[in-house]
Amino acid sequence: MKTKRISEKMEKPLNEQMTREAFQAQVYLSYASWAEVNGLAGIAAFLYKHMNEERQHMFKFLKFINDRGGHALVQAIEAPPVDPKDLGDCLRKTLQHEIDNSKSIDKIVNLAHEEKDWATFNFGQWFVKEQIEEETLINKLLDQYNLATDQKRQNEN
Ligand code: OFO
Repeated sequence: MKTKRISEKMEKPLNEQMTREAFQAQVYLSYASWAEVNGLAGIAAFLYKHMNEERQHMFKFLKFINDRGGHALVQAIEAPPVDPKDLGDCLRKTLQHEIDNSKSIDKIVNLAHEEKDWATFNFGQWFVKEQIEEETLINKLLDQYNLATDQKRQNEN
């Protein structure tokens, strides 16, 4: 049994974030499956890859909580949302999930700062950086999609 080095107040949001990362993985998994059955093999591969990354994030939280003397509690994962209408909808929703996730991580970092819990603050910084990368990547894909659809519309007129 390790000496507990995180507060009760911190253990709760860390645990919630662990489950949220598992939820993120389910979202990617379900969108990937939707993309695959709709003939979007490249997008499906991209989403499956991200599903794996989110699972690794979930495990990073689990290890961190336990390593700091807390108890990572594996909880039920909320069902993913309904299938997107089309690729644009899929990308917009994926981006919104990532933005919501970034905000949730920001809350942990903010609490760590308040509590002067520099270990958790440092741990959280990895995720802050990761979220910037993920949001940027999906924003780029969305820009490309919007450009391509605009082009297609112009060509039809
Ligand atoms: Fe979106 O990456 Fe996890 O946190």
